[in-house]
Parts: sequence; structure tokens; C-alpha cells
Amino acid sequence: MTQLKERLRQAHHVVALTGAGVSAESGVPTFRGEGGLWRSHRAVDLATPEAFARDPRLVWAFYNWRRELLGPLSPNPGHRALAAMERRFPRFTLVTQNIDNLHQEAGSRNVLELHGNIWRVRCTRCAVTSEDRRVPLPELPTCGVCGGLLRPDVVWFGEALDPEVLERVYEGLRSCDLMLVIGTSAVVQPAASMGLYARKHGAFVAEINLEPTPFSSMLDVSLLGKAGEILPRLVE
Ligand code: BJW
Ligand code: ZN
Repeated sequence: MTQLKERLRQAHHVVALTGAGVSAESGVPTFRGEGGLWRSHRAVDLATPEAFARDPRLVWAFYNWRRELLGPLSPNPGHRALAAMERRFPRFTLVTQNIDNLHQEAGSRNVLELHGNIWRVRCTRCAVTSEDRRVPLPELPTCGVCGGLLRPDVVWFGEALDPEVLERVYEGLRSCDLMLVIGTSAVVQPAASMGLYARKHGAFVAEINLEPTPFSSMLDVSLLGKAGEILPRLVE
């Protein structure tokens, strides 16, 4: 903790990569681990393009349920500490795998979303995207422009991440002097390798997680504990 605080004091460009663990203290279920979504729901039946092609009603029921769950939730002290960091450092890049919009609701402005946003929909025919906050959406929502079937604007397994977002992320990872990897199990690519990528390009990389991950021993510091408790102490 002391070492990381000292490094932060000297940092000019900080990148933070967040995962579901950052939203856990707001009441958002994580994917893996105890109570995780993928413990009770099969990812291949719900979070792949094949699943949506086979049974769009089932996939939409899952996302409508998630929207219902997320609607009343609010950001926690971890989200707020990250928003404070954006104001503090000359350059700060927030990269998130989360689709819940809670970083933006905490006041972060510059958020690079790797896996999309659950409050956006995208047309499977004309590809137009729009914000849609209705909860629940109709069983099979359709596009206001062309009448095509809408899908959640999120990234499913086997789908490519937005190349423009990725370009900005990798540029940040190459040029930052400090990176925080927070609340992610680090098993889903390409996000999982981003800590090592930044380290290879010279950054000091610290991980904050309840438990060790496959990358803990390869990074500079691993702080075990709750993001909502550790992050506020870093911006004190
Ligand atoms: C706390 C805490 C607290 C709890 N404080 N900490 C074999 C090898 C390598 C790659 C592959 C492979 N087979 C397939 C792939 C590719 C695949 C992949 O990586 N699969 C692995 C699982 C093996 N990746 C993809 O398919 C990606 N696309 C891709 O690779 O494209 C390539 C391509 C190129 C060209 C053409 C086509 C393709 C896309 C991945 C999309 C992931 N999507 C999801 C769903 C999003 C929508 C939705 O939410 O419904 O994204 S899956 C899910 O996992 C979600 C998350 O963002 C993502 C990561 O999860 P995260 O955030 O790490 O959460 P958890 O639950 O795993 O971990 C929480 C952590 O927090 C834990 O460690 C806790 O300890 C901790 N924690 N409370 C601090 N209070
Ligand atoms: Zn359309």
C-alpha cells in the first residue's frame, strides 16, 4: 500500500482496468466465483451470438432481468475514487469490462468500455446503436429505423471488441507509467493480458482483488481486499 501510494504520487499517466469486482459492492452480481452469474447460467446459452440466433427471446429475458436488477443500483466508493483520480492526474484512462454504466454515474467522463453497455441496443440489420432505458424492453424489441431485431450492445464470447476502443486502450497501456487492475478474475481475453502488456511497456502494475488471480505473481504489487475500501485510501 505504501509503495503503491508513493508510485501514485509520482505518476503522470495512470490507467485503471476494472472488472465486475468493482461493482460487486454496489450489489451487481459478478460472473465467476460465489453467487456469480456463470455459476447459475450457462454463458454459452446466453452470451454468445449463436445463443441469440437460436433463441433471442431467452437472451433478451436474461438481459431484461439484468436491467431490472441494475436499475436501482448506484455507484460505490470504489467508483467514486476512480472518478476522483480522473480529476487528479494529468492523464488518466479508465478502461472497463463492465457494462453497468456505474463509472459514468459516479462522475467518470472518459470511460473506454471494452464489452459495451447494457443500456444501449444495436440493430442486427442496420447496426444503428441507441440508448434505451426501458425496463423491461419488449420481448423482441425492434429498430425504430429499419424494423430489424435489436440486440443488447454488449460484446459476447467469440465477438471482436471495437477496434477503435482497443486502439485507444493499447495506446494508453503503452504510454502510462502506472496501471491499476481492479476486480477482474483476468480470465477473459483480451482484457486479461492488458496488465502484462502495460508492464512489458514499462508501467508499474498493481492489482487490487479479493483474491489472487492467474497474473498476481507476474505484476508488481497485489493488494488483497475490497476495491471499495482500498481505492478510497489511494486518493486520500
Ligand atoms: C472483487 C470484489 C471486491 C469480487 N473488490 N475485487 C482460449 C484462450 C484464450 C482466449 C479464448 C479461448 N477460448 C475463447 C477465447 C476468447 C474469449 C475468452 O477469453 N474466453 C476465456 C473465458 C477462455 N474471449 C472472447 O471471446 C472475446 N472476444 C475475442 O476474443 O475476440 C477475438 C476475435 C477476433 C476476431 C474475430 C472474432 C473474435 C470477447 C469476450 C466478451 C466477454 N463478455 C462478457 C459478457 C458481457 C456482456 C454481459 O455482461 O452479459 O463480459 S463475459 C463476462 O466476463 C463479462 C465480463 O466483462 C468478463 C470478465 O469478467 P470479470 O469482470 O473479470 O468478472 P469475474 O466475475 O470473472 O471476476 C470478478 C473478480 O472480482 C474476481 O476475481 C473476484 O475475486 C473479484 N472481486 N468482489 C475487489 N469487492
Ligand atoms: Zn435497424
